[in-house]
Amino acid sequence: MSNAIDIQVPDIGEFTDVPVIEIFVKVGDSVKAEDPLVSLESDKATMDVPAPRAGKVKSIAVKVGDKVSEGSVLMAFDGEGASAAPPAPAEAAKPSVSAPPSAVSAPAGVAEVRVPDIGDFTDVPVIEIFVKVGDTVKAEDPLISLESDKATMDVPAPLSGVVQAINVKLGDKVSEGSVILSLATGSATAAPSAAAAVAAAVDAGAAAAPPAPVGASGTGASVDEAAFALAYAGPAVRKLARERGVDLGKVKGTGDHGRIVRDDVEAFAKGGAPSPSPSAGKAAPAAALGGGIDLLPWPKVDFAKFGPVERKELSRIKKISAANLHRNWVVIPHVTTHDEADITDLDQFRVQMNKELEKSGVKLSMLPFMMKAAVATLKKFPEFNASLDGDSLVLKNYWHLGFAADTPNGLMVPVIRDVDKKTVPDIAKEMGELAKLARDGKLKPDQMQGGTFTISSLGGIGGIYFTPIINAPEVSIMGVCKSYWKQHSTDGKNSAWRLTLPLSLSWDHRVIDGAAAARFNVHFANVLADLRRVLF
Ligand code: CAO
Repeated sequence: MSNAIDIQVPDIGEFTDVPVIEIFVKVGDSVKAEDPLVSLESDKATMDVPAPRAGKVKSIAVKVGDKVSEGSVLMAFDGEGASAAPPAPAEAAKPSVSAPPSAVSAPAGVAEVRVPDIGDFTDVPVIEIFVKVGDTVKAEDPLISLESDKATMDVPAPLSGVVQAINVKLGDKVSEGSVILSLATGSATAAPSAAAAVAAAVDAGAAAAPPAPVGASGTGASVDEAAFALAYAGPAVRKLARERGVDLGKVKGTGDHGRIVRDDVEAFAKGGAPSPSPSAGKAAPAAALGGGIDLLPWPKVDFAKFGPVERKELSRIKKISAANLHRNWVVIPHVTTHDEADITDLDQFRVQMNKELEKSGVKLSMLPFMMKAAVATLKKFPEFNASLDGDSLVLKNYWHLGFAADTPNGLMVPVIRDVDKKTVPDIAKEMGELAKLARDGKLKPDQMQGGTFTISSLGGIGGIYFTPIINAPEVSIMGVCKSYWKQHSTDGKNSAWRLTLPLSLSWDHRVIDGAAAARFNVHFANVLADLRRVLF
């Protein structure tokens, strides 16, 4: 006797009426447990619903565009096929973070929570553990935080339960698949959360923007991770792209609004053009819709044809910062406002203070003074000391300032905490220590975290103006170049030579307007011209 098993939408957090954007199977298909069945897209996330068990698709109850919520029936599996091929009991009892959610309750038991796909990172240190044994956690609650060289990733709970054992401690190095902890799950709490699994995958991908070692993909081609992270595609398609070694950033989507679907990846992997999908007729190219970046392929040139060449692999730091800089440049609408500050008096004061501090061993450059001036200015203009979180601005009541440090391996940004509470010599001393650690490759992750604003100084080198790239999730960055003597007149008749510091403030136009940026620069310059203004 054949009876059908309904496959329903699992717990997808608070989302309701979420459109079905892709159906991966058709009637008659045999699927394995965890194969993706459909993709749902809320305004915040794309979620795949995987098969809760192996089976044969008997009927499909939804079509693309239908809106569904938790419990909506998506399709039916053939009961006979399903009972003939039940999910492996061990797998069902031990879902992992990287495993997709199940539409049916997993049996009560102990679930091992593992590190999900975190790109190409391995041996990533655990920097924070948010739970302890005995804690009750809900699906999506953060469990631990991992820190790669430049990004922090939280691993959320894939399902609700009670923490039974924790397998990691602070400082332990973990990779994809490492067991983090065990959760005791009751039958009522055992349905893994789609949102949690998706959050892990999306966060890791977006935050880490990990560098792709050349040849890491199946095709041997290098993957532009920043473009991969920005590509408009669901988790299953991303997974498929990873498996096939396809650089998603290069794939043209034929789904609605240019979304990349499985066929696009398969076609790209085969080297062919994507086959037209049912929606392709109405879908304009991504760039035309403003939903993506439709660029020409990177020029491939045999440079050796023109003269002798050498090939040098980028350092790990350079690869990581390249991916982060690329993302920040592409995602943030940057504008740079230039100004200049009269630092004649401040520089005299600096020289005088250096004489007085000679025996202490601390030497003051202009940068620690700029840090104090920046804090005074940030306090007047709090939206510059903030981060964008969806439609809200998170204003920070602390002033941790990063400074760009040039190191043999590439650019690093150490962070000096609580600059408002420190003296100029304290800041100079700490800056010297952090810059040395950076140059020696010994900076710890927490010494690069928590920054609210960054100063990038090329003053010791040269130049007049440049466009610094904002260090996301910050919203502005101050670039300064070498001070120079300039004849200055306030009335057009009399003039004097003044030591002038060129300023270049880059700001996120989603958060900051041009007038505010100009006022910020004016205030910053006024404080540098007369440091007594920090008292006001
Ligand atoms: N105008 C004129 N002289 C300046 C100056 C300025 N704006 N800023 C610094 N100087 C002088 C210093 O006083 C020092 O002079 P002395 O040797 O005579 O004492 C000299 O230049 C070297 O200073 P410094 O660079 O060692 O010290 P700093 O505190 O200014 O900067 C640090 C420290 C770590 C920020 C710097 O060494 C560095 O790495 N800068 C590069 C940052 C960078 O790469 N930014 C670009 C990021 S975008 O790719």
